[in-house]
Amino acid sequence: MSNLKIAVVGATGMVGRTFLKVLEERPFENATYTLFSSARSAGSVLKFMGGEYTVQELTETSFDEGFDIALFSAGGSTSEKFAPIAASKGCVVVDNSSQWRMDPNVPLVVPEVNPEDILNHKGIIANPNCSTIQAMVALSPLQKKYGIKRVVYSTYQAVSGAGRAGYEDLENGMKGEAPKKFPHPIAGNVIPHIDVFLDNGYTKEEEKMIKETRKILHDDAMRVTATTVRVPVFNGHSESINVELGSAYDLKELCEVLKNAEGIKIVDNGANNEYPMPIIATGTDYTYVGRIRRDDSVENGLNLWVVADNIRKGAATNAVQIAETLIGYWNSGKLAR
Ligand code: 3JN
Repeated sequence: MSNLKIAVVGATGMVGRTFLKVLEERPFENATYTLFSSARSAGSVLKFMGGEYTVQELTETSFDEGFDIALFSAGGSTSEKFAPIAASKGCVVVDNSSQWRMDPNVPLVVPEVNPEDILNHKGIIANPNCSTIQAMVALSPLQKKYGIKRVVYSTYQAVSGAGRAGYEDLENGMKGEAPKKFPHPIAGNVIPHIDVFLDNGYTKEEEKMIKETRKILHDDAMRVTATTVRVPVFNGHSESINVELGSAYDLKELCEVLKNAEGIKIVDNGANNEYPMPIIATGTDYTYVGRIRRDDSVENGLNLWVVADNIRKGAATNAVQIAETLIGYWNSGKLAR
């Protein structure tokens, strides 16, 4: 394939810098890169691919020079304005914000789960919310084998999910300083509030998990509920997932299904104190699954504990995997570039 031109939008942010790290680890063939940010961070120099890159200010003409793929992580309003501009110039945007996720014209993709949805893209492909991504990696193999009737999520989300300011609130809070990002101290605390509250008493983060799950698993009727909670962990989201499967299952066989699924590592030996934890997941691209056990309070019930690095698999790595899958479709002729 001829030279690929890649734009990274929001390159100086937490996810943006992780985009760069992941791209260094798994580079595209024959690619050149341009890094963009808002005017505020433009001019910063970032070390990348063994060289130094000056970050350019993102403007309405940035995409005129012809990019193939743009990885966006610059917030919803930047995506709202600039993703359609990029797409109109023939660039495929992989967008990490929630701006386009529920748009029926935008595929919402976890490459281990629904890669073929990329085939229907119209210039924008959305990266799901971090909490949704790791849940999908764990639930999709179970849906394929047994069906899923109902899901109850309870999350334990790291402060890095709220960006650098969230990270600093925990760091500074441990020294006794007042929070700037969160509405309460996060050090020594647990806050059942992520994103804004909606009229129905849910938070937007909870609504994202519910709606994105149904879209990615292609089941509008799936019953899903969620409680999303911020905990004083620097990085790595944990989730308790209670599932009502659609058919009877053998627990040993179900563990094999999960073990053989793409992207999953099973850590499940309570007698040896082995279970998924943020300190195991952080810095990796796996979704860790453990505490796998029957929920006898309902028919075909199951409990799982699922942990992943929210900035890598929950954001940057998943977006890069989407781009890799897209390039694969171009190279095989399944999609016209
Ligand atoms: O708080 C977390 O752990 C995840 C936060 C994700 C987030 C933060 C600000 C804006 C999102 C997201 O990915 O849904 C957005 C957004 O794009 O709406």
